[in-house]
Amino acid sequence: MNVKKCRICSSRLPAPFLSLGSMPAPNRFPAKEELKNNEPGYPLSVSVCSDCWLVQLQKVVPPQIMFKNYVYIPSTSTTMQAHFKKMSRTVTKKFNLKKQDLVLDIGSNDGTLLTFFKEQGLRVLGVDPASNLSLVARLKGIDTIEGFFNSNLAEKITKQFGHPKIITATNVLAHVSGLHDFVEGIKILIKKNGCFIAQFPYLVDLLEKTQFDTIYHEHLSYFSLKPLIRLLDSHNLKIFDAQKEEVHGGSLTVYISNKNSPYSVGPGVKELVRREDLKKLGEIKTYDDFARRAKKIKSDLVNFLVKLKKNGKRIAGYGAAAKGNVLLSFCHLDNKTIDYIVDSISFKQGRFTPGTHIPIYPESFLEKDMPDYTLLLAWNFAGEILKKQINYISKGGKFIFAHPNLIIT
Ligand code: JHZ
Repeated sequence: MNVKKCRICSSRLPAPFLSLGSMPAPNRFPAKEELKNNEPGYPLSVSVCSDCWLVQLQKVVPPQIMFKNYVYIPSTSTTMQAHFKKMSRTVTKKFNLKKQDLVLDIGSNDGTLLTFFKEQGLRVLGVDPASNLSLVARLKGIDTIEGFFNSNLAEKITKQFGHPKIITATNVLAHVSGLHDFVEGIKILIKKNGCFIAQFPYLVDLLEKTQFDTIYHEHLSYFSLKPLIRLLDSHNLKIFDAQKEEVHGGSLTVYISNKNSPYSVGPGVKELVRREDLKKLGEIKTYDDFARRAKKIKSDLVNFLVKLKKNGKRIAGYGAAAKGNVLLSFCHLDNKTIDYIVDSISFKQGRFTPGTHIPIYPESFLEKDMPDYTLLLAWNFAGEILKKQINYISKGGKFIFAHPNLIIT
C-alpha cells in the first residue's frame, strides 16, 4: 500500500530524503528449503512531512505479513528484562497503583512486561497480533487478546474488562499505520485520570547517531515530540511527562492523559521540545545531512570489509536483528562477505537472513570458529554481547561497529 499523505496532518508527502533500496520484510527468516522460493522485496524509503515534520514511510507492507508470526522476543535479552522490570516498578510507584488496578499492554509480545506488573498484584491484560507470542504469554498466565489494537477493540475491552488505570505500548506506536484510529482507541480506554505510556525509538537519537538501519518496513513512523503532540492534541489528549531511555539506541517514554486530567505538563516536556528546535528537526537540511552521513557510513563499511576479504580475513555477524537485515541489504553484504551470523534466538538458528541468505548459527559457534572479525548488527545490545563474548575478544577476535562511524574494538 502506498501512503501519499502524512499519517498525522494529511498533508501531501514530499519525495523521500533517503532510499535504502528494495528488500524483503526484515523479520522473515527463510529456512534452507525456502531459499529457492521467490522472496518479495519492498521499496524502503523514508520521507518527512514538511507541515508537521513526522518522519514516515510511504510504502506499507501488509501488517499480517510482518506481525502474525513475530520473532522479536525481548525476554531473550537480560537488558530488556531488566528494563521492563524497572519500568513496571516505576509506573506502579508513580501512579500509586493498587492491587486489582487494570494494566493493559498493547503489543504485549510474550507477556514480559505484564508479568512484572502481575507480580505486584495488579490485574493485567495483553493485546498482540502475533499468534505465536500470544500463545507463549497465555502459557505464562497472561490473559492476551490476539489481534491488532484499534478503536473497535477498545470498545470491547472497556465493556468486558472496564477502564484500565494504565495502558502501555513499548515499541508499538512506530508500527501503526492508522495513528488517528489507534489514538481514538486510547481515548475510549482512558477515563479522566487514566494514563497511556508509550515508549518508542526517539528520532533525535536516530539522527544524532545516524542509526539508518533502524529505518525498516515495520517502523512506519519515527517520532519526535512535536508531531506527536499535534496528533494527541487533535484528540484532546496531552503529554504531561517525557523521559529519555537508553534502550534500542535511545528511546523516549511519554506519559499521556486527557487534557482535563489532574496531571500538569512538566518542565521535561518543554525542555525536550526546545532541544528538538535546537536540533533543527523542522528543517529539511537536517534530513538531507542525515542521508549523506548514512551513505558515507555505508561506503566506509563496505570498503573496509572488501579490504579485509582481499587480505584473506574471515568475517561473521552478530545478532540476526531486523536492523541488521537493513544494514546488510543497504550495503549489499551477503554470504560472499559475511560467512554467517550468530544469534541467541533458537527460532532464527538454522535459518537464513532475508534477501542476503546468510546462515544463522547459535552464539556458541563464534568462539569455536574464531572468525577474525565480527560485524555487530545488534549494536543496541553491545554491552550484553561483548560481555558474553569476552573469550572471543581475548583470543584476538575483533568486533566491528558500523555507526555512528566505523569502529573496531
Ligand atoms: P532486536 C527491535 O528491533 C524490535 P530489532 C522492534 N522492531 C523494534 O521496534 C525495535 O527493536 C526498537 C540477538 N541477540 O530484537 C537477538 C543475541 O544474539 O533487539 C535478536 O535476534 N545475543 C519491535 O529486531 C537480535 O540480537 C544477545 O545477547 O532490530 C536483537 O534484535 C542479545 C541480547 C540479542 O532488534
